[in-house]
Amino acid sequence: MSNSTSPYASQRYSARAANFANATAVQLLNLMDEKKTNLSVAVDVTEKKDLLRLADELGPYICVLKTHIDILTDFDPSVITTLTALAQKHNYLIFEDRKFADIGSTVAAQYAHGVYKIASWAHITNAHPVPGDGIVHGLAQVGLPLGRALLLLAEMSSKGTLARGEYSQETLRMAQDNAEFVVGFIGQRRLKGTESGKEERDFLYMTPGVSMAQPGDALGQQYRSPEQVVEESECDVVIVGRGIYGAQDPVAKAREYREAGWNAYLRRTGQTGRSE
Ligand code: 5BU
Repeated sequence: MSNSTSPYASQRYSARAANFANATAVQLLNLMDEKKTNLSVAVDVTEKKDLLRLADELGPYICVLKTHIDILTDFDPSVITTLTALAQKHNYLIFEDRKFADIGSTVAAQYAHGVYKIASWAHITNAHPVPGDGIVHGLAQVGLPLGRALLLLAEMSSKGTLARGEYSQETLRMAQDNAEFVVGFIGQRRLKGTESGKEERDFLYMTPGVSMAQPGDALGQQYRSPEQVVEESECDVVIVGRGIYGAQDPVAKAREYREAGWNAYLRRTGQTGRSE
C-alpha cells in the first residue's frame, strides 16, 4: 500500500460510496468495483457514427464515457437517445466535459437549454471555479433536482496551467462548501482537505492527461501513466483519449489501460491479485 496522504485513498471505491450524499457519485463508485474498472475514455471524435460505435465497443471496459458533444459536426438529438441507451446497456456514466466558466445565471441557462440540453442527459459535468461560488449555485439549481453531479477543475494537465497552488486550494474550499452537488475534481493529484483549513472529506478525482506511450502532444498536453495517476497521486478515474480511440485497435488498448489503472488501484488499496 502507498503512503496515503488521505484516509480515503486506501478505501475501496464501493466502501467510499457511503461518504457521498450525491446519488450519481454513489452509483459511480459502486459500478467501478462491480465492473472492475477505473477507466474513462474521452471519445473526441467529430462524427456521430464514430462516437456511437466507440461507445458501444468500449462500453464493457469503462466506468465513464467522457464527451465533448459540441465537436460533433453532425449532432442531432438521436445521438443522445442512443448514447443514453448504451450507457444503460454497458452500465457506465456519461460525463460531458463542458467546462462551464460564466456567472451562475448564464451557466444555468447553458446547462439546461441550447442545442445540447446537457443537464437532461449528462450524469456528470464540470466547471471552472474562476467565477466564484455562483457558478456552482447556478448549475446546482438545474442539476440537483435531476440528481446530477459536478466536478470542479482544480488543476489541468496542460503545460503552463494557471490552475495551481492557492487557486486549487480555493477550489477545494468551494467544493467543501457545496458538497451535495460537487462530488469531486478534475485534477492531477488528490488535494489534502486540511490544506484549505476545513475538515477532510471524501471527493472523487478524475484525471486526464494519461498515456502509456507519449510524454505529451504539440499543443501543451502533458501525459502521465495510470500508475502515477492512481498510485502516486491517489486519483480515482483515469481519463484516456487519443491513447485509446486513436489506436489501431481501440478495444485492445482500452483493455490495457483498464488493466493498468485497476492494478494500480488494487495496490493502492492493499488488495492483492486481480479476479476477472
Ligand atoms: P487525450 O487525447 O488523452 O490527450 O485527451 C484528453 C481529454 O481530456 C480531452 O478531451 C481534453 O479536453 C480533456 N482534458 C485534458 O486533457 N486536460 C485537462 O486538464 C482537462 C481536460 Br480539465
